[in-house]
Amino acid sequence: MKTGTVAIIGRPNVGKSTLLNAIIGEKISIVSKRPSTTRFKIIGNRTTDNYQILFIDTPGFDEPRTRLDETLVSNIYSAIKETDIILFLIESKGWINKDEEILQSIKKIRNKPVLLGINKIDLMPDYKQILPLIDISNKKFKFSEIMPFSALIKTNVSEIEKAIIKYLPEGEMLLPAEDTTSLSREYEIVEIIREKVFEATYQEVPHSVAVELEDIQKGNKNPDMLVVKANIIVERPNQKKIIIGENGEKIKNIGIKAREELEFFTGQKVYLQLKVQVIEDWRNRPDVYRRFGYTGANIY
Ligand SMILES: Nc1nc2c(ncn2[C@@H]2O[C@H](COP(=O)(O)OP(=O)(O)OP(=O)(O)O)[C@@H](O)[C@H]2O)c(=O)[nH]1
Ligand SMILES: [Mg+2]
Repeated sequence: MKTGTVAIIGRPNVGKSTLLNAIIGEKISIVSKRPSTTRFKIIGNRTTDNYQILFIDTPGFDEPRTRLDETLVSNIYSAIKETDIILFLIESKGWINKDEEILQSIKKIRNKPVLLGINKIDLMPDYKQILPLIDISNKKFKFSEIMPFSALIKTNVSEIEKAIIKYLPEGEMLLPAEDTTSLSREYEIVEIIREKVFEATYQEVPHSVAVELEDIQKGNKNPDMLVVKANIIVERPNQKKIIIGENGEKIKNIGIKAREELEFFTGQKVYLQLKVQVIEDWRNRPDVYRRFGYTGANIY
């Protein structure tokens, strides 16, 4: 059978995680309108009778500002090195500087097919504009394939899969078909909460946030219920204030949204208890963020 690994790379916010979820058919990687959402190297397993593709979602490629960013960027490089195929995404609005910078790194890759995906075609006022964009892209690099698509409304997503299959090597299955994702349930829970914080805050706050699971237990009175206790970690007291909001309104709303999704995800009733904790400058403290799982090693 054909089997292989594909790294999905691209600048923050181009829709890498949305595409991964669309291909796998369930939400395995969190998505938000804020840039730099993804921190884990999440593997999505797409297996059919004839092929197995393991997709690796990567953090958006950006200029590192903290130690955490450096860790994330090195995770992207290792994903590029480890995989058989590179799927590089840009947006249908066209090439911007950040895309060009990533292309410079791509040019150093040897002997690997690089496929270009042009995402968010649903936002194009005139789809004919795609032809000049494909032309421009062809001139920049010898991409194995160029595929316009929309991850959000799932246009041409199956074309991406078909294109990838052409370049997959022959081999044994790498993972059991039923293991759709590499993230453990604990990390999925943490990520769902983090996504809700991302969506509810803006500017520097989302990037200063980590979520740590403190405890997860069956309910005392109701064993069908899950009691989840989690800490929202921020870097400064003013960020704590922002997340709590006036009269606790903001954290309450984050909690409601997170609980709803956790109930959907676990299929159980959930009691969610959130606390906000300040850990100064945690993004520059590997000993701290290792605790949150942002090291890469523990997510395979
Ligand atoms: N209109 C439109 N929006 C999209 C499409 N794909 C993704 N988005 C939106 O773009 C935003 C970013 O999507 P993500 O999937 O989180 O992007 P990402 O590349 O994983 O971002 P990082 O993890 O921050 O690097 C979200 O608001 C998505 O809903 C698309 O095809 N069309
Ligand atoms: Mg992402």
